[in-house]
Amino acid sequence: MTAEATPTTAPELLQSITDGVLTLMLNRPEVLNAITPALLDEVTDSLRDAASGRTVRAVIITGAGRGFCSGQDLRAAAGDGGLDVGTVLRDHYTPAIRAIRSMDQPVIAAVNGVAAGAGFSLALACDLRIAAESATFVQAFVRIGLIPDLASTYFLPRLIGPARAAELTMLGETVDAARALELGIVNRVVPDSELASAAAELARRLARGPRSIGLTKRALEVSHENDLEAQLAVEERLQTEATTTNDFVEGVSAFLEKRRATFTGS
Ligand code: T3D
Repeated sequence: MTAEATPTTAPELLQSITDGVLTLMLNRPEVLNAITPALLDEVTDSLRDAASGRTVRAVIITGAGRGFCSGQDLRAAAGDGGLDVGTVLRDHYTPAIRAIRSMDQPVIAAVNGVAAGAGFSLALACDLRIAAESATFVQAFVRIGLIPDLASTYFLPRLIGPARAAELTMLGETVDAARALELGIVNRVVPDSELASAAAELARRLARGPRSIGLTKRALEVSHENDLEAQLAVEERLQTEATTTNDFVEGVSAFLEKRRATFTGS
């Protein structure tokens, strides 16, 4: 994509690390944090850095202002006559989804407002979703004649079942946070004013957890594709790995010594 995106003030991605939690805030509030290739490249780079280091033990993705993410920046896309969507997806957008799924650290979507189109997909790719009461979710793709991408067609039927996934993607109706909770799209809904603190507390809890959280993510990741025998084999392998961690030694010691375990993520 070569056209100018909707003008915004830099930086478009705000990043901070506190207590082992990396927070990525999409920062194009005037367009409800619509994505561009450059913005998702930054997200991907940041996630890859986190994945390869030991500092970050949990990640929060959220949005600045009243939106979480409104999907592809349609002004930027409309301005590009030579748009090769497949290339944009392959080179700039789907790497972010792969980064979220392949990193051991758990990733939380703190959905502060509307999650539309690829913004909905981005939230679905995360391990956990916590939503503000006023957040909404819309598979907006059909409204503009597109199919769902950034893995909405992968995650949504797995999360809520094929019939409900068909309904949301084919009708493109808006789902409020309460309904999203009923459907299983989000794990928790909290008052708007408490979203940031609730997401931070959840992330800190995960960041204080043992190395086995990352191994659990790996096991869950492959479970949908495996039959029982294959998944039992995955568990045997990953549990063997878990028993070699310092955190396993610490966890058992703490239990026997009747104290709270202090995990280091190693
Ligand atoms: O091209 C490719 O690479 C293919 C990939 C596609 C992936 C996709 O994500 S396709 C789906 C793209 N997203 C959409 O179709 C959603 C478009 N937005 C909306 O339908 C609505 O804005 C919302 C339902 C998200 C929110 O509605 P509302 O009423 O709360 O806000 P609004 O007034 O519509 O939006 C506020 C501003 O944000 C407005 O700008 P303005 O008029 O104040 O200057 C609006 O134009 C802008 N905005 C919202 N979404 C986008 C956007 N600008 C550019 N791109 C957007 N996606």
